[in-house]
Amino acid sequence: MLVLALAAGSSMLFAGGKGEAPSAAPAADAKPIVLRLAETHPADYPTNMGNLRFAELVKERSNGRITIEVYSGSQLGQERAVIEQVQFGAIDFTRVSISPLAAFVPVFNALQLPYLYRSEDHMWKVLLGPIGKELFASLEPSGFVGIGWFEPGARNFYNSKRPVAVPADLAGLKIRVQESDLMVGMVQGLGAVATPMPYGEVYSGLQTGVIDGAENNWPSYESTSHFEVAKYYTVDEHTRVPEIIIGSKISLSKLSQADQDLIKQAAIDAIPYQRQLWAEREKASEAKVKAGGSIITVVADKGPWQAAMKGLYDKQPSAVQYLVKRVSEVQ
Ligand code: GTR
Repeated sequence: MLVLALAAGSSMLFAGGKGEAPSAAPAADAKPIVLRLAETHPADYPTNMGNLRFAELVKERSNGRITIEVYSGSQLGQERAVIEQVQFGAIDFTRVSISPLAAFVPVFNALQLPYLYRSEDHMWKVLLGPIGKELFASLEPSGFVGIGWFEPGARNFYNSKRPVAVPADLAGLKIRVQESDLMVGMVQGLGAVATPMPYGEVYSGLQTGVIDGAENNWPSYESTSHFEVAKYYTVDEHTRVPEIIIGSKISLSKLSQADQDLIKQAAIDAIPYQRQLWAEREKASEAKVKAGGSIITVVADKGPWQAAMKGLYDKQPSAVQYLVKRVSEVQ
């Protein structure tokens, strides 16, 4: 008995490398694990290509044991509804914008305020540094696990009515925003009328005139064909709203620590590929909408836009203001 117990103990030690986290390498009889990831964008969109790379790395590094099935094109629902399902474990992962996520974990507003980042590079330093890690940790009490970040590009206003060069040109326009109080506040601060609405309803909203405009990056403006029904696009670059992959705490807690670590590392390692595709797609989308007849107004002086957002910063709770200050200090 004792010999058997010792033998079992030593083989566990061996498998677990020092007997801490069990190894991610599969035992011959390890059970296959199948997990689902929800994505709103179409299959060939850069964030989804990033999801696929993530899934591929997970599969490779687990020697085929862990499969992440990627459901693109909103097959599993619109972002807010999907986040709810991740929260109660019905969907294992989703790649979403942090805008709707901040409705569940409000401190995320600190990463999506207008004109927060000096550049794309500044944003990445924040996301991959201590602040990004703290924000991941802040997800856990709400039932989420932070897995990885993707490049979101800068968002710009567009509408079907007229060219917009200064905030006053937006006055009275009905602008769709993501399902986020912060984005409602932002559009109101600019003097327009904010209409929160799921992404999948924006095209028909523009077409039927329920809304006059919306705001998004070049690839989304192009891939949704919004440019066909709202041709005035203003490059004001008001926000960079990080894209995030979150997991369900309920689902992930059923996995070993080693598998959880393997999954997180795979998501981080998929970032360069997604960023590369993003840079290419931004250019291609810009060219496509221009060829399609979009009328582009480039904002030369962002001063008036930034000034109009000041009130939004002042309204933030102290936890958000504290993080905003720290973000500004990241070099
Ligand atoms: C896109 C983002 C999507 C979605 C969409 C929206 O830029 O990648 O996840 O949030 O914006 O405006 O709803």
